[in-house]
Amino acid sequence: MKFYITTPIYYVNAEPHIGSAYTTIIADIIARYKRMIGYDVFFLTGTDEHGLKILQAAQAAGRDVKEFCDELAGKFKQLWKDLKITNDFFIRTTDPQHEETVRFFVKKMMENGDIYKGKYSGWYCVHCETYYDESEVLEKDGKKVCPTCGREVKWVEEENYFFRLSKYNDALKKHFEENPDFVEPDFRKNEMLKILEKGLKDISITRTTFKWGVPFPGDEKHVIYVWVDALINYVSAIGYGRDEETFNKYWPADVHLIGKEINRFHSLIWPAMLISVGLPLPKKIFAHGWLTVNGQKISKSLGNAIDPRRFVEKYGNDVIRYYLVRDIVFGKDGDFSEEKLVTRLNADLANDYGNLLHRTLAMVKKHFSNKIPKPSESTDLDPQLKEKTLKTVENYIKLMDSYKLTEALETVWDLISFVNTYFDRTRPWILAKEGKMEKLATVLYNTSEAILKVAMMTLPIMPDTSEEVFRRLGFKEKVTPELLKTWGTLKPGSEAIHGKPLFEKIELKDLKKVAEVKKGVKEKVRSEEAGIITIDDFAKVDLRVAKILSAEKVEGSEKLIKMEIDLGELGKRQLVGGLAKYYKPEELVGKLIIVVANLKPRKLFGIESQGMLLAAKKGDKLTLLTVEGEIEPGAKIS
Ligand code: ME8
Repeated sequence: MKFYITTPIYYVNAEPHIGSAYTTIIADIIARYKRMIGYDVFFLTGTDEHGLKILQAAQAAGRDVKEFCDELAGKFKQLWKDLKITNDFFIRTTDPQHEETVRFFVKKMMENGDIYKGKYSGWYCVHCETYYDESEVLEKDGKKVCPTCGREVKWVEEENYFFRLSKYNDALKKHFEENPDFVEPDFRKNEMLKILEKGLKDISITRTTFKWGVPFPGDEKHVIYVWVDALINYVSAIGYGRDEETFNKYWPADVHLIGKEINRFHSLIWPAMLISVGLPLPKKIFAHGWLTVNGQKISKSLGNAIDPRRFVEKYGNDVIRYYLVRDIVFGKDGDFSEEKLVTRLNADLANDYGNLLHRTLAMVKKHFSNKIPKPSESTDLDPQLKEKTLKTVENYIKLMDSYKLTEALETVWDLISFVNTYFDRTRPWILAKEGKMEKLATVLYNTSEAILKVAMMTLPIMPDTSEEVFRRLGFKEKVTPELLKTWGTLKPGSEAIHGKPLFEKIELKDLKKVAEVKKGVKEKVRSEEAGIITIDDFAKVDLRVAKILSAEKVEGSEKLIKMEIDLGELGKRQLVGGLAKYYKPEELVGKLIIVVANLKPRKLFGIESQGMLLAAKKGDKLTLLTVEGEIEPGAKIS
C-alpha cells in the first residue's frame, strides 16, 4: 500500500514563516501517521524558484538570482530539518532534471494539440504570479489590485502560447461529479464548481519579457509560465518520463495539501494539464485555511515574530505541533495565539496527559519497584476502560484517514480524560493502603496500557514525546497497526522509568513579558508600515561623497558597470552598479556621486561591490545623485 503526499513548493522570495511551516508540519503528521499504519509513504516538499516574483526579489537584494535561490532553498531545507520534517525528497524547480521534465510535459501537451499561439492582454499580479481579466481585479484608491493578495496588478500585453483549458471544462465537471471527495473541504469544492459553471477560459502559459524560467520547447524566446512549471513538480519528483517504475508506484498522488488561495491552480488547471497528457488525476486536493499570528496577518514586516524557530525554541517542537492541530481546526482559518498555546500546554499536555503518566509511574515505582505489574483481579471499571480505549483507536483511525485531524486529537483527549476518571474512581492509593495489591496491579497495568495507546495515537503529532513515553513505560517495539488495535500490548515486567514530568507548565503571567516585547514590535511594525523611520534609523546609514576614478562595463552583463571610487579618508573602493543602460563608462569618470559607504559588501555577477551608489529613477529614466558644488571625496552627508 502506497501513499503519496505533497505540500506546495514554496516561493523562495523570502524566508519560510509559520504559514509555510503549518502546511509542512500537517503534511508531516499525515505522512508519519500513514507510515505508522503500514503504508509505503512518499512525502514531497520543495521550492518554487522561477518567475518574475523571484527574479525581482533577487534584483531588489542586488543578488545573482541562482545564488539567491540557492541560499533561500537552503534555509527551507534547514528549517525542515530543525522541525524534524520527514520528507522523502526536496524538489527545486531549478533542478535540471525538473526543467527537463517540464519541457517533456509541455511537449506532450503540444502533441495533443492543446497549445496555440495568441495575443495576451490582461492584468498580472507578480506576488501571486497570476493572470486576471478585467472582471476579476478589484479597485482600491484608484488602482487596480489583485483579488487574492490586494497588491497592485500590472497590465500585460504579450504574444504568448496558450493552453486550451476551456476544452477540459466538461471533463473536469464530470470528474468532480464522479469523485465527490476530489476537493476538500466541501466549501472549497463548491468554489471550484462555481468557476466550472461559469466556464474556464484558455490561459497564457508563456512569458517573453524576462528569461528566468524554463525555455519553451521550440520557441526559446518564451519561458514557461511559473505555475505550469511549478505544478509539474508533483510528477517530476517521482520520475515522470525518466523512472517509470517509481512513477507508476506512486502516481497518482493521494493528496496535494495546499492553502486555500492556490486551490484553483490545483483543482482545475493541474487536473486539466494531466488529462491533456493522459495521466490519472490526484485522488484528493485538500485546501486548508489561513493562519494569522496573534490576530495579525502574516507578513514579512513582522520579522522575527513569525519565525517558527522562535516558538519551537521556546516551547519545543511537539508542543507547537500539538497546538497547531488541536487549536486551529484543520481546514478552517485560525489564529496562532501564544496565549492559547500556553493554555493548551498547561491544561492538555501538562495536566491531563503529563500528570496522568507521572502519577501512574510514581505508584509503579513505589509499589512494584518500577516494573509494570501483571494484571489479574479485575474491577468493574476495567472492561469499560478497555472498550473505551479500543473504540477510541477505531475512531482515531477513521478521523485521521478522513483528514479530520483536530477531531482525531479531541477523541484522544477524551480518552485521556476517561483514563484520569478511571484512575480517580478506582482509587489506587486506597488499594495500596488496604494492601489490595492484585487489584492495584490491575489498575496500574490498565492505566499504563491506555497511556501507551495514547502515545501510539499521538506518535505522528508529538513524535519525541511518544518516544519518551514508550521509554518510560519500557515499551521497546515498533508501533504497528496490530499493536495499535490490540489491548494488552504492554508486557508485564517491563522496566518503567518514573522521571520528570513530561511537560513543564508556563505561568500565563510570564507571557506578559513576552506581550510587552510584542507590543514594541507591533508599534515598530505600525510605523514601518506607514513608512516612518526614526532619526536613529537614518543615522545608521553612512552617506558619503565619492569620486569616480575609473569605470568599465562588466563583461557578460548588459546592465552592470564596475567602478573604482575615491572615498577620501575611507580609501579607494570598488563599486558595481546597474548603470550601463543609462551612462557610458567614460561619462562617469570624474563625477562626484553619493554612496552608502557602510553597506555590507555583496557580489554582483561574481564581482564584489563595496557600497552602493544613489540614483533617481522614474520609468526608464535614471540619473545619478551628485553634489551641487565641489567638495572633497569622503565628505559625510548629514
Ligand atoms: O503559492 N496560513 O508558494 P508560497 C496558512 N509557489 N498557510 C500558509 C500561510 C498562512 N498564513 N501562508 C502561506 C506558492 N501558507 C506557490 C505554490 S505549488 C505547485 C506552488 C502556505 O510560498 C499554504 O500552504 O506563496 C500556501 O498555499 C502556501 O504556503 C503558499 O506558499
